[in-house]
Amino acid sequence: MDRKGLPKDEVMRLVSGMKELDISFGSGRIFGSMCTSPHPIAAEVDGMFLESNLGNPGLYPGTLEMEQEIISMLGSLLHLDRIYGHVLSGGTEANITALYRAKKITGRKKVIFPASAHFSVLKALSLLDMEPVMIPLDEDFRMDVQQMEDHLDDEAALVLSVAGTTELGVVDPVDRIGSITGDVPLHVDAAFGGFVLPFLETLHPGDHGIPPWDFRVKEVTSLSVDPHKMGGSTIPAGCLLFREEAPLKHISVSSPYLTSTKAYTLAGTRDSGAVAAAYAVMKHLGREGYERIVAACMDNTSYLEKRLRELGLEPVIEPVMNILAVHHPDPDLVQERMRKRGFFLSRVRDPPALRFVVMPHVTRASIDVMIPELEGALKD
Ligand code: 0PR
Repeated sequence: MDRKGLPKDEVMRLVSGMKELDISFGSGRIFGSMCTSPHPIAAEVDGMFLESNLGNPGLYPGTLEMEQEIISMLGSLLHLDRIYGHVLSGGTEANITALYRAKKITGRKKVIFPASAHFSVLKALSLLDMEPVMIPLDEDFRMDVQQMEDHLDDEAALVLSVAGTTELGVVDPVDRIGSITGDVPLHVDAAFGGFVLPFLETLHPGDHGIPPWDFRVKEVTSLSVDPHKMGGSTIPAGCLLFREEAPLKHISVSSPYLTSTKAYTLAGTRDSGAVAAAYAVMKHLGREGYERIVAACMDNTSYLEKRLRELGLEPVIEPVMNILAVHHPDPDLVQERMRKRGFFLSRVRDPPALRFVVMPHVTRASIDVMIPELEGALKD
């Protein structure tokens, strides 16, 4: 650090220069991200809570009330009247916390999860020294229930399933999984799907083809859902929800010098602007607002699928959500060529495929700009 500070306008020039290096969602060039521009109300509200710290909640009863209100709004969305939980930093912290709690409660180490689980599960396993039992996928890229059953025994600490996989957006058969887990806790990672699936279900009642995946499945003990993905909130905000009261008491430690004498979450000092932002955007949009957003994303997903088929690119599956993957033998190469052209796609490992996440910032206009570039990149 320099001895003498710089004048504000000079610092602002430096910061603006750095900001220009970053790609914004508004550029229409990001097709592989699970985040998006926060809703304007979320952006505005976030800045009002720069001082709040839910790590010391006694000082911030208003922020704490918003956290509890978020949890209860999600309870009504995900079919659980009496719900408990916390707003954390995102899906990774939620998965780590869910595994940590399961290890403490059961005294066991074995975690059963599908090959499609997000890599944060591997982080959690390594951190907690737990034992991975990775279950292969069935022909629809969902956890193979028969193979899961073969591995389920009284050594298992947790079964983790996914409602909206990162790569393909598919939903594990959580109801069938729940019918065999018995006393083993069942966690559903709906970090992405949690703000999509409920609205697909109401948009297409009766014919959405999505099996029950939330707290309607009575064996589901915990579920994570991230406002900072399809929730339209600011980063970082991920919710970990539980059926059981005081769910994190098992992993709590005493914090005698704070306003609350027990600390429950992994993080100490906690971002609170994003909590206020999530509260604001959920109140403001309501179910109807999210339905409109999800309907537009699905419409754009169909449009993108049509345009990609015109280039000879075939979908890996008929998209369930606003994630679309198309077969390609060398997705890394195409991804790199597109990056050089200033466009950002993602890829799927198995089967090799190009992956597009049709977030609210992806529009028909941005698809129309991207497609000729992709056509070029396929031939480069
Ligand atoms: N669970 C699932 C199903 C996820 O898809 C993700 C993240 C997580 C957990 C972890 O969530 P956090 O990253 O919030 O801790 N999936 C995205 C991914 O890893 C996250 C992401 C977001 C990636 C924005 C890129 C990006 O630009 O692909």
